[in-house]
Amino acid sequence: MLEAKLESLAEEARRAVAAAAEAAELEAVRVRYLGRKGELSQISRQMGKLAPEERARIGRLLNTVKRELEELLDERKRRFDEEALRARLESEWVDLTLPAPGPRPGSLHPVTQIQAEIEDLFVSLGFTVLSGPEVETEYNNFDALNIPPEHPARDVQDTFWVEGGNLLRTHTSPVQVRGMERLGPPLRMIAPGRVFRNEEVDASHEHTFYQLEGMMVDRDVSIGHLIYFMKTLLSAIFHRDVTVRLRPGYFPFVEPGFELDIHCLICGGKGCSVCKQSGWLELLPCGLVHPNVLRMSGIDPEEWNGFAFGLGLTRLVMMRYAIDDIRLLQSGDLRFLTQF
Ligand code: FA5
Repeated sequence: MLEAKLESLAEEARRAVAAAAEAAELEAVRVRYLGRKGELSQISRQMGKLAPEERARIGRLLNTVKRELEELLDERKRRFDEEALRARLESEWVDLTLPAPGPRPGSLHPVTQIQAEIEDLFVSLGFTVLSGPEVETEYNNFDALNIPPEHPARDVQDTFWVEGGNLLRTHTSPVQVRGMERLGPPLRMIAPGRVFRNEEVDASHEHTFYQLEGMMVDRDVSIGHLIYFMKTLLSAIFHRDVTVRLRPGYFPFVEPGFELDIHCLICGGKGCSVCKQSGWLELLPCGLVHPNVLRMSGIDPEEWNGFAFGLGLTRLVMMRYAIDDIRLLQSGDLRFLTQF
């Protein structure tokens, strides 16, 4: 009886080995038949009750079945191992004759990209692109712009002084002075560049950021000209209508002066940390050049006048790409930068 049971178990186990589809299933078959609590162990436990010669016969049979099963299991396991190895070699195969991949191509910083777009636009409108030094004289940064030493306007542009009385420029406006002195009127210039302020950093303020200065000096320049150029600039950058507001603004080097604010494009004007919950963002202060500024650079204000503007280039980039924190732009984080 035990013999018949053993035969049928052996047959069942052979089929189970053949049917196992993967290594884990095969292992389950091994445990089920050959494991310590497996089917064959249970039979061997029942052998104690048998007569001695029958015990010997069944014992031999049991060993034969065990050995056969072990061989079948080993053989099948080898197959699975071979298949797994083949699949791995296939997937990890490398063609060593191919040229090595080159370094990942870099890309221009979003500020640089937009700066180039604005330069192209203004060059097409007859403007020259100028650059000035980041370490400026106190005279160019303040005095020549009608901001004498004790003037309160110096306080809102607190800066970093370097030895010898020079300073890190607080705005790109000193390039106006250099442009007027070097080139004289009539003058159409823009000057993009990096500026520095001793400033509390937050979502919309950096200590180091980019501005783009613009100036036109000619005969009979009016506010109409100024507004025309500002509108042309904004529609070229945003490719769509953006809501702006013009309000009076005070800068000693322009008269009248304006603040051109843009409806915050991060929150759609609802209020957020970038626009300080106001819905508006200061972007483009501008005005007609103050006669004192022309005079100090050797230009006769009776004959010439002009407009000037100081675009917050970094903020413009934030608005164009809906970047909600200015600090990301100088973080050097490639996960951020490779999006542009
Ligand atoms: C000026 O710097 C003037 N020179 C602009 C000007 C030029 C006015 C010519 C009239 C004629 P203001 O300090 O507001 O102005 O800065 C100009 C723009 O720079 C701001 O509208 C804002 O967009 C940007 N800006 C100012 N401070 C920061 C800062 N800390 N971080 C990022 N952007 C700033």
